[in-house]
Amino acid sequence: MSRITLSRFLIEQQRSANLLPAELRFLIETVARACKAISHAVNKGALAGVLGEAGTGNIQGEAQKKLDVIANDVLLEANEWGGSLAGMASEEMDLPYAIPGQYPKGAYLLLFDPLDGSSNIDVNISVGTIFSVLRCPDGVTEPTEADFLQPGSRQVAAGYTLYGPQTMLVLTVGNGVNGFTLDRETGSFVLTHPGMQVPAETREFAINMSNQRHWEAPVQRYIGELLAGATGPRGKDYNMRCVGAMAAEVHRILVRGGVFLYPKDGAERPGKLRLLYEANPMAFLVEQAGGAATDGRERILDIVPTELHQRVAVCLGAREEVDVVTRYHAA
Ligand code: P6P
Repeated sequence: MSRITLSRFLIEQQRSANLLPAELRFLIETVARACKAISHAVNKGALAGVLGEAGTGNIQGEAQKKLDVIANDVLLEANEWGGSLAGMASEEMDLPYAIPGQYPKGAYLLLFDPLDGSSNIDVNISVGTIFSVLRCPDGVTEPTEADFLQPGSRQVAAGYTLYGPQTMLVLTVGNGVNGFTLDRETGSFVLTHPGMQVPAETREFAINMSNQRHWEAPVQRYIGELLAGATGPRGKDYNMRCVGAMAAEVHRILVRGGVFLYPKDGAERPGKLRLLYEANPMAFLVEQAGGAATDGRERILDIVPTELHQRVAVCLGAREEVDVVTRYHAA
């Protein structure tokens, strides 16, 4: 069977599903090309002197890794000239990025976490790039922060590239989820995981247990039941994973099922993960794959953002498990 590359897949989606205007198709291909460059830098690691701290901090109050800055710059430079975008927003930048005046503006807004889980870099554990695409409000050519504050249900595309043993790009444009593996010999992303689906039932959960003292009662109850195993109320044993990169957690769930939680972890914030460029794109993907994604109480894609770097609690994955957490919050 002939290999279906990302380019061919997108052309066929444009032709058949009419979900993919040429400008959006070009944007997705440009993001994919940028992710190849990021993959190359990540894979070189110490050989290219790209490990360690950059000596700078970001809006999140986090020390930036050299590769955080490199990945952010690669995405900005790849996407600013193509004419698909009116603006960009990044976890690594305080304010939205305005398309420089010498380039044409387009109809879309691109939001991204350029290197999700970057604390894994120096210990050679998977990291990812997460991206989300919104339409720029009609008539807006100089988008402000307010133009990015759209609920996740308005996304027209979302995806991540996971830099693991393989480099894989996983994408939705609103009609299912498809995974592509980077063939380094040809430089193409090749369709290897068509029609990804989250199994309804699971025996695997992911959470950072070190935050247990901060969890609200419904999460304490739910995790306690999983840990009780077959003799507990859930009647089965569970396994646990925690990778420290949301892209890796979500990828595992899309491939073999499970549930991932990053609940409210302290009085001063609703959760750690960022709504616009982590939770929203991952929620879109997980729902498109038949799973569910909430903040414990409401659907993530329904949350109306109030600020660009807003944080949110996350519970996503197997619908059966997410529904239990929602029920316990409502009890
Ligand atoms: P913790 C990475 O910094 C990230 O934003 C997500 O990718 C990841 O799931 C989470 O934070 C890990 O946070 O507190 O468990 O290290």
